[in-house]
Amino acid sequence: MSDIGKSITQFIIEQQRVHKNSTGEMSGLLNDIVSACKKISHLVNRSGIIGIGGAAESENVQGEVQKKLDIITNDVMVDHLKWTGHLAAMASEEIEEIIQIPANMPKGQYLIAFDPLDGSSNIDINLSVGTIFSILRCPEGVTNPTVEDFMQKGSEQVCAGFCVYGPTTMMILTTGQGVNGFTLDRDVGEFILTHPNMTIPEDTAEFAINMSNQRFWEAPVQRYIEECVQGMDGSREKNFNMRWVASMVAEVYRVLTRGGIFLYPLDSKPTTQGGKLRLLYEANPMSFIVEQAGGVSSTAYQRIIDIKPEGLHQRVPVILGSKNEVERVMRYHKEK
Ligand code: P6P
Repeated sequence: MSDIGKSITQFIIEQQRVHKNSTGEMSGLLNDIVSACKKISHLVNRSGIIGIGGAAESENVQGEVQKKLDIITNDVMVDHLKWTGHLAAMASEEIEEIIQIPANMPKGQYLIAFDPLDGSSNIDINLSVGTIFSILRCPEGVTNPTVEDFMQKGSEQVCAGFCVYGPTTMMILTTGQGVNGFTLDRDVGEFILTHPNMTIPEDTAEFAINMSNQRFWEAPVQRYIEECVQGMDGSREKNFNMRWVASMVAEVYRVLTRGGIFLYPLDSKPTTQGGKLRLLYEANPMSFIVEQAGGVSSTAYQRIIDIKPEGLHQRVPVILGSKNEVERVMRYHKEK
């Protein structure tokens, strides 16, 4: 009997049983994240009606002008997770330092890093945005985590997921046993399994990159994109399509559903030295998901989840998606 239609709550509990010595902590944490994402979906959908769209009068640690919803959704995540007793600390794109669990609340064995509303520049133009999260184990015996305890390779993640707030609200989840997609049924307020065992086709004819940065790219990326644009008339002898939504959750979801290659490569712009996307709460969780779906995720020089982080908001270049295309880009960099 197909699992399609199973609630995410049932799915999480049944996955817990797969892990023999599981304590139920992960299940509890995931259900709290699900609750937070349902609340964020509600706020995103009603932002224009209740007047929480538009910019706030503040900047985040990245020096980016914050949207009101960046701050509100960050508070939703913190308020839903701080009291649960499953976390030892949190890290957020919107907050410079790690977020400690209040002294009067119990701590748990996990650490979470999240981007509460990725792609928020799309809010005011009604395009998809999302919440991305990455769950790590808190190192044994650490009761007061520091930034150092978050400096774990992406390969150490025990769970990663994202919620995309688009025409439908979808939760994409992996705990290392493949990737599953759940659609929010607003009538009952529950995420329902609609996309079991998502896999990325090894080949694709669709690339996603911000072409306005072309003059700043390194030669191998220039070469790869030029060949895609030349299509049948070029060395690939194949036509390509292009997409760029400027919302990583939307791009990665598309890659999971029909393949594709997403590139935010190194470029020589001062503002994106080292890359644009953040390692801990964008590149790592998305890379874990992409690899679990049979794709590849690389900086072009190394596997992203092999990187030893050096900072909470460290940026990295990201090239992810269909295996054969990402490996071609990596080959071009090797040949350079
Ligand atoms: P650009 C959104 O701000 C984000 O972090 C990703 O979600 C997205 O892929 C990228 O930046 C968009 O960058 O340069 O096109 O605005």
